[in-house]
Amino acid sequence: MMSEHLSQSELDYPFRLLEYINGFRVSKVIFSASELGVFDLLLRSQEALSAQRVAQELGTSMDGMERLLDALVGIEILEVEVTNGTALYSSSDVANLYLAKGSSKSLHDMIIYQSQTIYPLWSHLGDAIREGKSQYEKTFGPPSGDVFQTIYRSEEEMLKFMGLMNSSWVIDGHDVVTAFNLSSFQTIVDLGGCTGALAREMLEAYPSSSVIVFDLPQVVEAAQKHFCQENKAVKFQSGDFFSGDIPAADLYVLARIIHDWSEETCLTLLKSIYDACNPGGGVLLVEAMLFENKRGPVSAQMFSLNMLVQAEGRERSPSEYTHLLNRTGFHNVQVHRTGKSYDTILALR
Ligand code: SAM
Ligand code: ASE
Repeated sequence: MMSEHLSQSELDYPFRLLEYINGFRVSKVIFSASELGVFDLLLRSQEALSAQRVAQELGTSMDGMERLLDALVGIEILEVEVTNGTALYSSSDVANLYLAKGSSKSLHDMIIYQSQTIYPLWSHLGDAIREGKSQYEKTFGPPSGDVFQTIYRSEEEMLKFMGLMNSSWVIDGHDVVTAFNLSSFQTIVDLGGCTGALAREMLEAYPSSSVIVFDLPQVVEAAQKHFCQENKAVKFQSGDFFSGDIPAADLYVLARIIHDWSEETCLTLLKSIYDACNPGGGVLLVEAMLFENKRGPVSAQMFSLNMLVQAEGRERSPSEYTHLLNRTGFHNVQVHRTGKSYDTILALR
């Protein structure tokens, strides 16, 4: 099976296969460098630093840091220059923009959550596939209840998860909100809108619409406290979208909501949205969409495995979303692939 997809040169020597097998080490190199503060230090220092200086500043072994820095040069995240026989390391533009903590496009929070929650959960991927269920209990101890009580098992975990959610829209938010022209929708409710990051993008693209983030009370409280410095225009409303609290609106945004849940739960949720929706309104799903035949994109396939390991849901194909929407009364389903991580589907009531 595999050999059909691999070229002749891969048979001569399995370059790509070896790279895949080594993938977890590459992830861990980036995770560890982020956690140790390497990218922040290099951004702050404004000049290239020796391994010894970096080790000193960050309180690590010199030998370990030198190998880490060289590996980061190897994967082209750092740059190195030798001056008077000393190797001096500095960040690439990509590292400064996406890996340093304070940067406007920082993925630091995404990396922290991947490293500290997703990576341990994925060490039980084999069991997840054997058992067909989430690996929270094996990884972190008894679950606290339903999917989100478990994901939010402590205030600290909830804030880390919110950081992960927030950081996606720094890179994908604009494409997602402009994939369709949504300017005709007056009142937009982002159901399960978390920190409000996507809602902010909505408001920027459609300044004459009013945008409300709807989420669980503890999430709304944390969003307003920790994620909303210049976010005043986005309004927040707390509630539970499974208990009939859904406010009336012209457009409901459901970003990474459907993929959390089973078919049955999705149908229940979409039905209550249909009932709450104003006439002429609609729903915008934002998900990493599988190809119709589910043979890709690889990133969506990986996310789908992640939903098995961490939640109850899965990633779906365009026809699976269309089917869910049609069964709950929505029509005129339009699918837009962005070619990046997240795609969108618009349907009308
Ligand atoms: N839409 C956000 C995004 O894409 O960045 C967050 C997606 S996150 C995977 C799912 C969100 O649904 C979380 O913010 C969670 O708190 C919220 N949520 C889960 N169960 C909920 C419920 N019963 N009522 C309201 N919100 C809920
Ligand atoms: C969810 C989205 C995610 C629930 C749990 C999650 C993500 C990670 N864990 O709705 C984001 C996208 N997936 C990955 C693997 O980063």
